[in-house]
Amino acid sequence: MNTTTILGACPHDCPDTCSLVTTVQDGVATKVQGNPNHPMTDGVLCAKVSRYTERTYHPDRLLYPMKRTGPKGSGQFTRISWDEALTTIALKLKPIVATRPEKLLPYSYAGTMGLVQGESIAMRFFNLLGAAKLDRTICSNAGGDALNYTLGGKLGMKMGFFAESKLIIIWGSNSITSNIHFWRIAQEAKRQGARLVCIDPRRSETADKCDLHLAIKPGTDAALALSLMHELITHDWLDHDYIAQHTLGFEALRERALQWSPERAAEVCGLQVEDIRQLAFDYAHTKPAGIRLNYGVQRSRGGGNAVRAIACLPALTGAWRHRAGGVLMSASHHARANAVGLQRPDLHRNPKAPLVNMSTIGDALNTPGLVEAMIVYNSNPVAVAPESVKVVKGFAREDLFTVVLEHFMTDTADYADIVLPATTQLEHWDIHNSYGHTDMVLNRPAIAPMGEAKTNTQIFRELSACMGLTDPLLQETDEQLLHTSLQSPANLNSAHPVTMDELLQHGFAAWPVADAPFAHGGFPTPSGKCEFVSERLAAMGLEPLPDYIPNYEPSDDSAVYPLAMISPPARNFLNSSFVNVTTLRGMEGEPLLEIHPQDAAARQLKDGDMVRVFNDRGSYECKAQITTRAQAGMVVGLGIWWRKLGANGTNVNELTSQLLTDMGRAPVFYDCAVQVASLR
Ligand SMILES: Nc1nc2c(c(=O)[nH]1)N[C@H]1C(S)=C(S)[C@@H](COP(=O)(O)OP(=O)(O)OC[C@H]3O[C@@H](n4cnc5c(=O)[nH]c(N)nc54)[C@H](O)[C@@H]3O)O[C@H]1N2
Ligand SMILES: Nc1nc2c(c(=O)[nH]1)N[C@H]1C(S)=C(S)[C@@H](COP(=O)(O)OP(=O)(O)OC[C@H]3O[C@@H](n4cnc5c(=O)[nH]c(N)nc54)[C@H](O)[C@@H]3O)O[C@H]1N2
Ligand code: SF4
Ligand SMILES: [Mo]
Repeated sequence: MNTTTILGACPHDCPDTCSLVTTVQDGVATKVQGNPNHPMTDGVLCAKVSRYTERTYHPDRLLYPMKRTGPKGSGQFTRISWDEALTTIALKLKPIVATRPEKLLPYSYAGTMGLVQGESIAMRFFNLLGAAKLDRTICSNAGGDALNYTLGGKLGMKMGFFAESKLIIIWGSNSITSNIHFWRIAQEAKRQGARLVCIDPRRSETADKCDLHLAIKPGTDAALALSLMHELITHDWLDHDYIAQHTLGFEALRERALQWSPERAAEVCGLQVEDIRQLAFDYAHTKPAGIRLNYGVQRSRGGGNAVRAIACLPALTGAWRHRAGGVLMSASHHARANAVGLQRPDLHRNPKAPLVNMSTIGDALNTPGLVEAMIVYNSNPVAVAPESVKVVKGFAREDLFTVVLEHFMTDTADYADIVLPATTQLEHWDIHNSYGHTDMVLNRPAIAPMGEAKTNTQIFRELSACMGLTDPLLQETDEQLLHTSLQSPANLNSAHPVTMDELLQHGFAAWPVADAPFAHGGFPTPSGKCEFVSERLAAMGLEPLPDYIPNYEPSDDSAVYPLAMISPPARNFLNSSFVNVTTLRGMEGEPLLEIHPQDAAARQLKDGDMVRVFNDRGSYECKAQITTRAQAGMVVGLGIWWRKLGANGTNVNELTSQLLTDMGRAPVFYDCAVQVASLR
């Protein structure tokens, strides 16, 4: 028997970007484990990716190109050859791109976070054609823009140093579910005497295990942050020197914060005045104090402002001076691989190409004449995009030509005209940045492609040739692309540049980042300071100071839709990935709606009743779970289930809206009012 181990990278949209060790016996991957030599991974993977072989060798894996034989959405397909698939696609697309290339829309996200199988040849292909541009807003754009306006980019503390923090505020993150390697670090801090505080409307698994859980009302975090500032300012718990040297607009922020007494915030946030006062005291007096801020706070109307308010806190207390103090939401701008070189935006020459917001794909597809053809890869929009009724209606259009590159027949693939089988991470090369830590991780193929599956890059190379595109940039090999990803001015100038040799040898390499990036200021904003007041926001006609912006759809007893619904990730799924992996689905059970005993009693609900969750946008059926994990006035539908596995063929996104956040044009998944009724 021939047994080897291959170093890889977890491809999923998760801040941990683990280094993988895959065991291969006679060409078959038998085990995927965490690399013990990679400090962040520490030899441990989450339950999902520990079962990656179950996903790769799944009996439902797409192994051949398919064409649709039944109505859109029916899932009736028949096997065809690659030749027929590519010829059919080229035949359909050629007349469109000849006269109106901007009617072709790429739709992709982070099914793989790999820089090569993500947006390399694919983006060059769409750029050279002059296709519509996709505004990639669905996940982190509100918070990302907010960090940019405040700190100058997606930058912050290095994850490992939270181990030395004495106070950790986990703000809008269910770390045990979505950032398990951070949780390990937080546990280490706890053993060293740190106090853990969780701010989350839901009593999550993480909240259960923290010293204090503040069950805030959804979408009210800016009010809480402003009242913490109020306390810091009125008690003079400030680092005046840091504020004077490294911040912009303190006087204006001071005035704003003084309007937010703990009493006022307690009312808005549904918290106790004493808890707010105590948190402010602890935040000011415990050093070092780190805030693990996460995306849960930025999925409502005022999400950008909430992130801005929270990101201002460490500059007020000078927490940045210590490497275990500050805030971390995303670290993705610390390590800068050469995405521009891979994607070549300079090749795009069609001034008519519109920017289409992926978060409002429902509206885009229902706008007459906007999109005639779509190529979907690395994403499952029919399941994950908001306001599914409109998304489905758009995908079901008879006059829309849709190609989907996938591993499985997802809800989206069901609406394709042609489905193309793509390789998984075990079958291709790739290279990864992380948005949690600051290492780059290399992925080597461990096994040969399954069936007739091809890499995304190869599919776009072949499609380019079929479309008659001759630019040699479209035929670069994955190996060439890997090298391109490491060529950038930033890399050449840095003291310890990441090299391919290092990556090949260890599987990962640390990007050079200062331990305490803002200890001496140096924020990459226009002013070089932490910008409490943002001229850039003012120039866009937006409020330059962080403010509290109430939800579009707050919970309100007297409203037709009185319950605020949030739909954060389930632990054993990764967005809509893994929902079809039987053992993982078994752990999640079935689609559930968590509802507080009080709200259940008001509706005569019994635990386990089937319920209808509805609003003006749609109706979703699932099982009620009566639990105090949901606070009164709020329900929780953990996501993101495949629609076709749900009771009435829908999921939570049947209810979410296409309204957008204050910054970043991002979706408001957690700002969504519903009503619940028993189906008994
Ligand atoms: N197991 C697993 N891991 C994942 C994912 C997954 O699907 N499954 N998804 C990945 C992806 S794409 C992302 S973007 C990240 C997301 O992970 P996080 O960045 O942690 O964000 P969310 O999971 O959206 O929300 C985290 C917590 O915020 C809470 N929350 C909701 N609304 C509010 C609010 O208004 N205020 C506050 N303070 N908290 C709120 C939710 O109850 C939830 O517990 O996780 C990644 N990791
Ligand atoms: N209600 C609600 N909706 C949400 C969220 C929420 O919290 N609540 N979270 C939102 C967030 S944060 C995000 S990031 C989005 C995520 O939305 P998506 O980025 O669409 O993520 P997934 O649902 O995991 O779908 C990724 C798909 O890519 C495929 N894939 C993976 N690797 C490859 C590959 O190498 N090649 C090809 N061709 N395909 C591949 C997988 O099989 C999978 O079907 O969902 C958003 N939707
Ligand atoms: S999903 Fe996250 S925790 Fe799980 S293996 Fe991948 S990077 Fe690691
Ligand atoms: Mo995300």
